[in-house]
Amino acid sequence: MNPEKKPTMDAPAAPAPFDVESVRREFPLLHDTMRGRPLVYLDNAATTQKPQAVIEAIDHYYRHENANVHRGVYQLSESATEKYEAVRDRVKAFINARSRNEVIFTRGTTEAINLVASSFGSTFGQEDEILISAMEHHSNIVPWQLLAQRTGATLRVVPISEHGELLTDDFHSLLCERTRLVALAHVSNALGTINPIAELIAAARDCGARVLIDGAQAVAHTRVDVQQLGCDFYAFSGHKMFGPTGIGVLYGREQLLDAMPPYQGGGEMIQRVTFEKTDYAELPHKFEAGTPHIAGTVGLGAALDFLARFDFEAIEHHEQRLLARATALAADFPGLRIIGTARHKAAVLSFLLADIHAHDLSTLLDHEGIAVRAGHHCAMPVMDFFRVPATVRASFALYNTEAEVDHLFDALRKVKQLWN
Ligand code: 7TS
Repeated sequence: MNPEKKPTMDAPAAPAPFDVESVRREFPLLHDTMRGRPLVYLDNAATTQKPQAVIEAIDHYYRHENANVHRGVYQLSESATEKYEAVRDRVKAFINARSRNEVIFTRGTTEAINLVASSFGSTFGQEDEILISAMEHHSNIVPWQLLAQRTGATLRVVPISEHGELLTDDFHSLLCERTRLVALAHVSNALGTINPIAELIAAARDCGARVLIDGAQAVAHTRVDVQQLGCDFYAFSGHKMFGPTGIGVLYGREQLLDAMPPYQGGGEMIQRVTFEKTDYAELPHKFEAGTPHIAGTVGLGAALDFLARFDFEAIEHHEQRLLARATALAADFPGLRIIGTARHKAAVLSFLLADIHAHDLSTLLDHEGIAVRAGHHCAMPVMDFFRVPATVRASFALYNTEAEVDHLFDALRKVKQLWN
């Protein structure tokens, strides 16, 4: 999903394909019916379904392995600790971090961004600027607004085009020596736009700014190599990559994390506490106060193992085919307006149909067994920019099929006839 290299959408030199039907068999919920019809699950940007291996890993953990971590000197606790810490190593390998100390477990993307805003941002002042884009999810807007209010720093916003692409000229002109942090989505959840982050990170770092990438919509769909990208922080959520809810990751450069103050205080994050003074634990524990989400972490480990079985190029190729088919059908559909027509897109189709409100449309699709998201997708500024209150969004994952894309459009045809 590197837009500069762009091997995907219109140059699909087919990598070894995977068998979608056999992948689907691993996801119990995909075989459920909704309102008496087979479920067509197209809300993967909100959360993905979970494979059997993830469900079983969590079940097994609670049945046979449950103990608190980092504190017991009995076997059960030691093995829970080993399991928990082994997932950190898997995450390190998954994103190619330099060190396991650069992998901090959080509740998800939102908490990861808040951690950076409150800890890294604690030294910001009136001279400083934070640069975001107009296509950010609220969780990459509001923490920076709060930080700006607290510190007097200024929040600047890079505008987007009518296609939903970041205006890179504006990015370069807004970037200046006052920019302390650039915070950008790797992939927009509302529009599907893939940002040219490698190029933007390089420019920001040349200018002396640090860069946080919100990777919530990227990690399940493309290979992420934080060293190659050169970002300072990268945030993502387990539940959007076939893992459980309540667990996510903040990657941060070790020397930055080392210099940053703790985010929350409590157990686990300390070395020694007296009433006068506390010495904090070393990385990564300094940022993991309290009992962590151990079962969630174990589930995340199983999700990483699941993903490791696939070649990311094959995933991208498959999802790009779904997007191409959906986009072509949408283009021929009378009265359908696609919101977000960037040249480089992940498999997300946001749209409106004639004068049918997005929520009504989504409800009618639900009657056909199709789960899509309707709303502002936690990206209200994007809705304002396109002057719409909401969109319907179909977002695809590796287990979706072309037949499901066709089913969506058959259902839209039916809805449109009923509506007229
Ligand atoms: N950033 C982006 C780009 C997202 O898409 C989301 C969630 C988040 C951050 C927050 O992730 P969380 O796991 O901490 O909640 N996006 C969506 C969505 O598009 N529909 O539901 C949640």
